[in-house]
Formats: sequence, structure tokens, C-alpha cells
Amino acid sequence: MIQDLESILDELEREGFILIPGALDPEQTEEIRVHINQARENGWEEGLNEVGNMWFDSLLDREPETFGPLVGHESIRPVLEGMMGPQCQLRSFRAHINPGPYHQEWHLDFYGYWQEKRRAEKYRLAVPPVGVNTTFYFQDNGPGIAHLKFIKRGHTFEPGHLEEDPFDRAKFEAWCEAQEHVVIHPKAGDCVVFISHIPHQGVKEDDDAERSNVVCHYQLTPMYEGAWFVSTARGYEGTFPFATDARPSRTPLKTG
Ligand SMILES: O=C(O)CCC(=O)C(=O)O
Repeated sequence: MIQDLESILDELEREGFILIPGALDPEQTEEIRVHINQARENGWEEGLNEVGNMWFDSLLDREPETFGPLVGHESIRPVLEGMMGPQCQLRSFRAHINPGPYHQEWHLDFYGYWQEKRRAEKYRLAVPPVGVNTTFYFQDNGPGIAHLKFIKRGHTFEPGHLEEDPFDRAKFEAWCEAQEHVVIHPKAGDCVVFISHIPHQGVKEDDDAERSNVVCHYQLTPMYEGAWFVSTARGYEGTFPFATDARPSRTPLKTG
């Protein structure tokens, strides 16, 4: 339960992330953990990449009764609403399993953020798009098991080389390694809320540990199809979890 919302929002803005302990109760955590594993047994994954991340993009559509409650989940709703209000839009929904060794590349989910920000500055009415991740964990990521690492306040400055050489991974990794880091150890049921353009990296310290998570990406303004983001947008219909109809109800026109 969120106690002091304003200080949480301040921390998210200042540090680029916050950890909400116990966002899911143990029953819901277990139910979703089991369904993610079943999805793998069913062969529903989109792929397994070279750093050990298996991803699933279809679970919200396949099993909305299990996965739907994670969208704008009541435990994190005040944070999402406090940051974005009714314009908060679900951009994409992706589950992950790390079946074996896992050492994620340093990355920004919203790689194109700084590019879009520069673009927006050229136009009088344009505002840069921004993204927020809510990543739910289904196992304990304690020391010796796994962690999530951020570049300290890495949402406030542009990564070196990203503008001139966006595809030079070695340069980017070296730059990220040279920065100051913050390491966190989310537990089963915890949710990490973070600004989508903060550089981060998930790692398994114990190759044999079971590990899975679900990431809901939110955005504040619709982004054009080509914006450089880690996942593909779901589209428009049904993607505003907090919006209510703002139109005043119709009153008859006066005549005569
Ligand atoms: O903990 C992890 O494996 C990394 C999570 C991640 O990349 C994300 O939430 O976008």
C-alpha cells in the first residue's frame, strides 16, 4: 500500500525508478508465475535472444483474465496517475522468462527518447513523448540470485555516443559500465516503476534460478509507428486504463 504518494513521485522523478514492495499479493503472484510458465510450455514465446531473455507479446490477448489486472494495477495506479493522469496509455505488454544464464545488455527501453526530445524542441506546440515501465517480478531476486541495475539518475542525461553512433554496442556498454550504478533486488510480487529511457540491465547471478517478469510500458502521448522503442505499440483501442469520458452530457438546445 502506498503511504506517501508525493514523496514517491518525487523519488521517481529524481532517481528515475522506484520499487513498490508487495505490489501483488502472494496468490496473484503465484497465479501469474504459473501462467507464464504454462505459456512457455505451450510454445507461445516470440523468441529467446542471445542474452538469455525469452519474450512473450501475446499473453494479454490470450489470457486477459489473468494478465489484464496488471494493466494499471490498483497497487501502482496512484503512481501512474500521479505522473501521467488520464492521458496514461498502455503502449505494450511483454512477459519474459530467463530460462538459463542471463546477462542482459545495457539498454534503454525507449532508445529514441533523446532523439524525439531534440525533434520536439523544433516545433512550437510539440512535447516530447515519454514512457514509463512497470515491471512485475515473480521470484525473489535476492543477492546471489539476480538483480536489476540502473545508471544512477541515468534518465537525466543523454548516454554518450548514442546520438552519433547509436548502433555501436561496445561503445555503449563501455560508457554504461563507467557510470555510477544503483543495484536493486526486487522480490516476488514487487513492482519496479521506472522512466523508460533510464539505462538498465537485468542479470541472473544464479544461472539455475527460475526468473520471470511482466513489463507494461505506458506512454504519455501517442508515438508515431517509427519511434525507436523496444516493443511494438498495441494501438489505440482500450489502452487508456484511467481515462473516463470527459464530455459533458448533452443538454437540449434552447429554441424560440
Ligand atoms: O530485470 C530484468 O531482467 C530487466 C527488466 C527490463 O529490462 C525491463 O523491465 O524493461
